[in-house]
Amino acid sequence: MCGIVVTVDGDRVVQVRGDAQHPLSRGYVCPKGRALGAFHHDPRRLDTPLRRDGDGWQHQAWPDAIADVSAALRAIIDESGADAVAMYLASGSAFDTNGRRAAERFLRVIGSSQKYTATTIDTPCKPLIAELIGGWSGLTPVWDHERSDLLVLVGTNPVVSHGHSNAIPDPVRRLRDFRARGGELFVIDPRRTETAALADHHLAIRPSTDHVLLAHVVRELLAEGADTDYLAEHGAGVQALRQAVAPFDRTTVAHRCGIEAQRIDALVAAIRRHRRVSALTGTGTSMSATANLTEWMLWALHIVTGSYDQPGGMWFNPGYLMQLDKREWTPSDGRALPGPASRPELPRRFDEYPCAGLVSEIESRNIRALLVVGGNPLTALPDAARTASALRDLELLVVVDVIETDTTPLATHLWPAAGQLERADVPWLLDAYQLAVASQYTPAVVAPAQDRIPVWRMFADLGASLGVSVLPRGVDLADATDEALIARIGEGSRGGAEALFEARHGTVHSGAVFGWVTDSVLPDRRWRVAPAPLVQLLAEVERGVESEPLVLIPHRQLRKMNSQLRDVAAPGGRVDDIWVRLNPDDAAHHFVADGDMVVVHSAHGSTTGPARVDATVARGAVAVAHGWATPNVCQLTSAQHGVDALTGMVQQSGVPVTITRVVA
Ligand SMILES: Nc1nc2c(c(=O)[nH]1)N[C@H]1C(S)=C(S)[C@@H](COP(=O)(O)OP(=O)(O)OC[C@H]3O[C@@H](n4cnc5c(=O)[nH]c(N)nc54)[C@H](O)[C@@H]3O)O[C@H]1N2
Ligand SMILES: Nc1nc2c(c(=O)[nH]1)N[C@H]1C(S)=C(S)[C@@H](COP(=O)(O)OP(=O)(O)OC[C@H]3O[C@@H](n4cnc5c(=O)[nH]c(N)nc54)[C@H](O)[C@@H]3O)O[C@H]1N2
Ligand SMILES: [Mo]
Repeated sequence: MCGIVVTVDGDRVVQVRGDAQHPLSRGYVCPKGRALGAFHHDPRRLDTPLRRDGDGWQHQAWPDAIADVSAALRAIIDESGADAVAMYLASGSAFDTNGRRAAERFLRVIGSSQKYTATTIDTPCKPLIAELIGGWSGLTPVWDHERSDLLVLVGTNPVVSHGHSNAIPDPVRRLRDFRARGGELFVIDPRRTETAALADHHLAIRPSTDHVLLAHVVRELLAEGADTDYLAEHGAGVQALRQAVAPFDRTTVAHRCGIEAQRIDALVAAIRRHRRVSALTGTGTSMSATANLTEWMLWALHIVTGSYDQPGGMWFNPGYLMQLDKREWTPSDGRALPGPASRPELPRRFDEYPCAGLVSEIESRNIRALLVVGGNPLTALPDAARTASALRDLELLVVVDVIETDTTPLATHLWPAAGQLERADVPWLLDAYQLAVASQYTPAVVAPAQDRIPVWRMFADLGASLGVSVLPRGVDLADATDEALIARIGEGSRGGAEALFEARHGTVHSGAVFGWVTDSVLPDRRWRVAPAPLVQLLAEVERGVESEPLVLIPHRQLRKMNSQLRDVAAPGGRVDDIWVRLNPDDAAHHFVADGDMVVVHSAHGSTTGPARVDATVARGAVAVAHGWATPNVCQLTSAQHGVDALTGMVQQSGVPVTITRVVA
C-alpha cells in the first residue's frame, strides 16, 4: 500500500524505491519493499508446478497439474463430501486481490464450509467488538491523523509494523509531524519500543492487563470528562458500562498493571484536556487472553468521549472500492454458529472456522485435502509439532506460494504463483485500512518467469476442470486478464475503473469522512456500549486473576514480514536477528547471560534460541518474534488450551513460560 517505483533492465529488477508522488506514502518505502527485487530473484522461488514423488519432486506441466489435483479432489468429494476439502488463506493472499477472491469463490462454489484464514490467529477481537457494539463486524476505526491531537497506541508498534488495522506509511515522520503540531502521544507496551522512543509518555504495562487500565480510564471519564450530550444521544447501556468498570479504582489498577498511579492519572488528564482521543490497538493485545475485554474498553473509551465517527477522533473508512457507505445494513445479533465437527464448541464467525480447529479436523479425517494459499502454517498455526504431523498425513496438500517455505516440504503439490511484481493488483481486503479513501492500481512490472501463473487462473482452471465457474459473471476464462478482473471490481466505484487505471501514483478520493456509520449502520443511531457477553466475560476473568511470573509476548521485526524475508535483504541492507529477549532482572534470576542459548518452555511445548538481555523489555515479559523455524514460538502455543470462547482466537500473547539455560 506504499507507492514504489521499480527499475527494471529486461527481466531483472534493478532497484525498488519509494514513489515521491504517491499521495499517502510520499516517497517512503520500508526495508521489506526495498527487498522486493532480491525476493523476486531468490533462487528458492517456485518456478514450475511440482508433485511429490517419493522423497523427490516431479515437474508437471500446468494442464497435468490441474488434472491431477482435480481428479484427487473429485475422488475425495465424491467419497466424503465437499467439506473434506479445506482452505487456509493467509497473509500472502491478503495482498493478491484477484487470487484471494478466486480462491474464496472456488471453495464456496464447490460447496465447502472449511475456510480458515489468518484472522483467527491475528485479531478476531476487532470484528467481534465492532459487531457487538456497532452492529457490523466490518467496521474499522481509522485514526483521523489530520485533526487528532491525542494518540494512544496500545500493543501496537507502527514504527516497525506500519500499523495493525490501520496502514501507517512513513510512520516515523508521521508521528514526528503529529507531535510537532502539538499532538500528544502515549504508548502502552511492556517493551520500550521504537514507537515508544518517539512518544511523550510510555506506560510499560504488565502483559494482558490492558483491559484493566482502560476500564479504569473509562470509569474516570464517566465520572468527569465524558461527552455526556453525545452519550445521551448515541449511547445504549451506559449504566451497565458504569457498573462494569466501577471496581477498577486507581490503586488496584496501578498494582495490577505494574504502572505508577501518577502515570495513569496523566493519561486520564490528557484525555480530559484534549476531550477527544484516537486510540489504536494491535497484536500485543489482540493475541492475549483478555483481547475481547481490551477491545471493548477501547471502543467504550472512544464512545464515552464522543471520539468515534467524529472529527479529531476516529473515522470509519468505507473503502475506495468496498464503498461500505453505499450498502444496506441489517444489524447482526452477534451470535456465532458451531465450529467444525471435531470442535463444535469453537465459534464460527465471519463465515470461517477458527484456525484452532484445523489440526483436529485433519486428525479426525474430516479434512482430507488442504489448499494453502499464501500461508506458512508451520510458523503461524499453534501447536507446530502437531500441525506438522497432521499436514504430513493429508492425502492432498496443495501449497500455493511464491517461494520455498517451512511448509513446502510437506506438500503433495506445489503451485508457483506469480509474485507481486508479476501481476497487476489493487488493494481489496485492506481497502478500508488506509488513512484516506484511496486506492492504487499497480500494473505488472515484469512478466511471470518460467511457469508461474496468477493464483486466480489456478482456481479458475481447477474450477473449470471440476465443472464449476470461479470467475465473476461477465469475465470469460478464455480471455480473462488481471486487468479485466480489476475492472470488474472497479466498476461503479468512485470514479469507475478508468479513474483507477489512469491514476499512476494512486488516487485519493477524500480524506476522513464522518457520519455514515451513525446514519446507516448503528442500530437506532446508538452504540451498544455494554454488550451482555462482554459484561459476563469481564466478571469471569476478574474472578480468576492470577499473576504469572514470566509470560511470552509477541513482536514484529522491521525487515521481515511474518516468516517472509527473514533471510532476504534489500541490496546493501541486512536481515533481522532472532533473539529471546528478556529483562536484565529476569535474566539474572534465571542465571542467563547475553548470548546464552536458552530453552523457553510453556505448558504446550518448548523452543530454543539465543538470549538477549534487554532493558527495554519489562520485567516478567519474554519477547520473541514469530515467523522463525527456530526458535518457533508456535511450539509454545496451543490449539486446545486457552482458545478464546467467543472468537476461537489462539492465545499468543501472555502465554506463561519458564526459561532454562542450555548447559553445553
Ligand atoms: N516489519 C513488519 N511489519 C509487519 C509485520 C512483520 O512481520 N514485519 N507483520 C504484519 C502483520 S501480519 C501484522 S498482524 C501487523 C501487526 O502489527 P502490530 O500489532 O503493530 O505488531 P507489533 O509490531 O508486533 O506490535 C505489537 C506490540 O505489542 C506489544 N505487546 C505484547 N504483549 C502486550 C500486551 O499484553 N499489552 C500491550 N499493551 N502490548 C503488548 C509488543 O511488545 C509489541 O511492541 O504487522 C504487520 N506489519
Ligand atoms: N505464536 C504466534 N503465532 C502467530 C503470530 C504471532 O505473533 N505469534 N502472528 C500471527 C499473525 S498476525 C499472522 S498474520 C499469521 C501469519 O500467518 P501466515 O500468513 O500463514 O504466515 P506468513 O509467514 O505471512 O506466510 C505468508 C506466505 O505467503 C507467501 N507469499 C508471499 N507473496 C505471495 C503471493 O504473492 N502469492 C502467494 N500465493 N503467496 C505469497 C509467502 O512466501 C509465505 O509463505 O501468523 C500468526 N501466528
Ligand atoms: Mo497478522
